[in-house]
Amino acid sequence: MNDTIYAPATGAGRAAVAVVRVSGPRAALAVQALAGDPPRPRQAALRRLAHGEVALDDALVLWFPGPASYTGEDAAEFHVHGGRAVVEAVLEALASEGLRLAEPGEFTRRAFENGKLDLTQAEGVADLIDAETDAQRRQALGQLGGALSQRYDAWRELLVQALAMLEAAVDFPDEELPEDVAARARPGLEALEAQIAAALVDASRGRRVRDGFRIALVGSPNAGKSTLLNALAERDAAIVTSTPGTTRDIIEVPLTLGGYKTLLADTAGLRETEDAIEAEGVRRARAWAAEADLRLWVIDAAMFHVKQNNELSVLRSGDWAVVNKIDLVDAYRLEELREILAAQGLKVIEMAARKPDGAEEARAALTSHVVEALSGAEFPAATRIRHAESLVEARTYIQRALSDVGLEVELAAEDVRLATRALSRITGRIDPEDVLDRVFSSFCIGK
Ligand SMILES: Nc1nc2c(ncn2[C@@H]2O[C@H](COP(=O)(O)OP(=O)(O)OP(=O)(O)O)[C@@H](O)[C@H]2O)c(=O)[nH]1
Ligand SMILES: [Mg+2]
Repeated sequence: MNDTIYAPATGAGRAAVAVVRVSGPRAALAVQALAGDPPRPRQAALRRLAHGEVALDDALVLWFPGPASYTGEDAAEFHVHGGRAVVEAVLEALASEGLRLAEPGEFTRRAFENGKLDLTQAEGVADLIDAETDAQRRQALGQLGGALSQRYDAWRELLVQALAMLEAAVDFPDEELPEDVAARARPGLEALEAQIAAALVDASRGRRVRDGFRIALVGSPNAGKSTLLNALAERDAAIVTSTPGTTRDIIEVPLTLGGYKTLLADTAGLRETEDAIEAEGVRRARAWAAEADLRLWVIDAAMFHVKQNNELSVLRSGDWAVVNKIDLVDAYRLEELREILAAQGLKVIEMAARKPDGAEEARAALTSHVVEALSGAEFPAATRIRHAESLVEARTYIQRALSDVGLEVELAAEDVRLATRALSRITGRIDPEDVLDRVFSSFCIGK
């Protein structure tokens, strides 16, 4: 049997109210020891908390008899005054009643083990607690509400149906089955394969909502990358000097654009150099840029030379050229630059990053870009690499099953079984028993 755990559910430090949670078979005894008989289920009661002769606090006490509780076990909450000494005293009292301090995530883990949540919902809880932007909040709430679970369960159902037909063809080859019974599995598998392919495209969006859309500032030394970063961040995050090669380390600044989390990175100016430190900076700049979702190639309008085109090697189609320091050049020169850069297939933005509001156009353009790239991903998208890996695996098995259906029904059935297992892993539900149940209950073979 599980032991009974306790933990503060609210953050450390001074606050109006703090919540201490208890879950497990001894929860009722713990309430009894501190607050007398448990109150009516799920109704707050004001009680004097005391331990032995010592008064601890006046608190609201809530009693959640299992299984109708978050964890599925008997559980209780003490809403105490949020002073450090109060919380400490309550925790000490619970420890001396033989309860154990919970491990991180242990309440939710118990909820999962008791079937209150599946794995994706448990991940939704974690993401909701970590959410910093509106988009992250919406995505996590959808996941907690079972948006992903429903989708994966529906897919699993399709696989089980296909499997039922394949198994019938295998188990009863000599019976009077319609001849095309195995082939009937094909349309469902094809439809599912297409849906998983679409979800994988969606998966990268879901991950970017959760982890942040990554934007790299790259370009020659002295082009004004750090100036642009500071302007967008609205603080002096990076050192700006007129000496080329100022920035060496990657400077990452989180920025919320249009309700989405983004990560903006200032990087070392790209050039050949003998300086070992700067060379390492350039290596890191290239590596970060390669992983980024968007690269802004910052160019000094006065200094740009066509031979800088070797910097193009870090860029990809869809990246942007930011022509900076337009205050230093005339209209003729600007037009010339525009033509050169547009011919490279880059979106061109012009600015004087050092001027007040000089980066506002870039901010607006970035905001609409990020919103367009990520919107629609909140519901429901695979949000973790774990999900994407299992989806890729399931898809591979389905493709293999499809190519085997006409030839080796037994092999196709095995592949569908493996695909089911891959999908079940996402929600943490692996029970091949119910596949068998389906096979025999749903498929009438006239016996
Ligand atoms: N005239 C003018 N000068 C600018 C502008 N933006 C930046 N500068 C100046 O250009 C110089 C270099 O700016 P930085 O932002 O440090 O350039 P960087 O690209 O980060 O340079 P490295 O870190 O060496 O790669 C500084 O003296 C800035 O003040 C601009 O819009 N107009
Ligand atoms: Mg710099």
